[in-house]
Amino acid sequence: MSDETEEGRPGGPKPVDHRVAPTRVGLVVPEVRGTTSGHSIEMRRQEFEGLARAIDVEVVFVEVVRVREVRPATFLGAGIVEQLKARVAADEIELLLVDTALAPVQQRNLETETGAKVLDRTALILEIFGDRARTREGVLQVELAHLNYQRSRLVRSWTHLERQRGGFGFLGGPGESQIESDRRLLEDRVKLLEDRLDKVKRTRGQQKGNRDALQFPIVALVGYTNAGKSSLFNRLSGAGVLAKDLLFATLDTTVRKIPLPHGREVMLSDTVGFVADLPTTLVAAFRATLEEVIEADLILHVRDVANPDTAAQAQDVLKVLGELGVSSEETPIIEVWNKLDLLGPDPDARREVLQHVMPAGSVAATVPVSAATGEGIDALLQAIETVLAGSSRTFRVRVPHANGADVNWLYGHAEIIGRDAPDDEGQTYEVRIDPRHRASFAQRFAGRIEAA
Ligand SMILES: Nc1nc2c(ncn2[C@@H]2O[C@H](COP(=O)(O)OP(=O)(O)OP(=O)(O)O)[C@@H](O)[C@H]2O)c(=O)[nH]1
Ligand SMILES: [Mg+2]
Repeated sequence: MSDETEEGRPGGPKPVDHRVAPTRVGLVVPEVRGTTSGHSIEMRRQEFEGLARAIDVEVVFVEVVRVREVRPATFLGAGIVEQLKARVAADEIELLLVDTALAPVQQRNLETETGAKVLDRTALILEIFGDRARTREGVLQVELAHLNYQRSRLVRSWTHLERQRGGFGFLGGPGESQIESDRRLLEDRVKLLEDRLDKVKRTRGQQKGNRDALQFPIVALVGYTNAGKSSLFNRLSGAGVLAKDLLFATLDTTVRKIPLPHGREVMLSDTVGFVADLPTTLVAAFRATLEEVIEADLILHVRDVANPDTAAQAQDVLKVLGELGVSSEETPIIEVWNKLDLLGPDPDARREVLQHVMPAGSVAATVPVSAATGEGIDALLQAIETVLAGSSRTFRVRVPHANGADVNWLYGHAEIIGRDAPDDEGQTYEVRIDPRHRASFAQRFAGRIEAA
């Protein structure tokens, strides 16, 4: 956990109470007829188990249940609810995790009818993020997402607030009257968090100002959780970011400078992974962390091509990128087809699998790699260089002699490719401009620019 600190967690590290055994949990994965997420039910089941494993609970059973028609009161059919009730009693289940988005009333009814606490997929993901957040910004963002979720639901599980008072996440949740009396506190807290996040963002903005001046394009790794972003980041940068077979191993953004084959340097960023049905409140709250992605010159979309669900996962990633306002029209995307080694050593067998993998959306290139063995990494660096070079354009711009500030700006923000011999009034420069400086370039040199 090289880059994580306890800094900023209000009240210090999370209290651990060894008197309490891990919560006994049942997982319920509804297979709803007529809905096509593109994910196979088996992969969904595995993923949900992975998500549950990401918090400290004891998974007692995992059950895929058929839902022929969604029942408004409980989401699940009456027969299934009956079975779950029996199972809860027999296995002493304390918590049911249901892999769908439940309406507040469905959640409450399920709790009443089964006798266990019930959390849906959104709440589980928020819970994981709450557990993992370490940096000041991460903690603030998760809490804000959590409060906004709670505020819209009025349910009895405000884990995060409760945890800060020394409670135990969803198991130590307060009663309804407590919630009512805490309403004011909640509103105040949301405001306070927004203020604090604003401050953190402003500080980051200042740091970014420095970075911009340094003139390095940003290359951002994005991808489904567990696709291998951090492994690839470590492979490319020699950093020691935590890479683990754990969903949402990474929550914060780490940025490192790496050289490309011909000496040009870029800022490479590793950040939180995406997942199907990532709560929008969470995406919104994590905008600051995802800033590198939003402002990237180039996106590396890392895909686990050995995963049978790789196509559906890639679509989920594109969806979140869309929510962040990132599109391949403005930001070139290279698809990195990772975990090549898992397809076996035989080139024919690999080709056989890879020919069924389709790029998601329009991409500048696809590069098969293995972050584990290093295979394909050179080709990836080469592709990064090529795509970046292609996305910066060259211009000729006229600068009067007297205008030293403009010349300084060019040296600070552009790559000077050539200069004409100066004449009496000034000099013409040929410059290469990265996409993200194009707007300020156009404004500053309006009327004096010609395409080269
Ligand atoms: N066999 C194989 N395993 C890999 C490869 N790349 C990553 N892994 C494994 O996949 C798991 C997830 O890797 P990470 O790098 O943590 O994935 P991530 O995308 O950063 O995941 P999150 O931070 O949780 O979103 C780890 O167990 C890695 O060892 C690869 O090329 N081949
Ligand atoms: Mg990671």
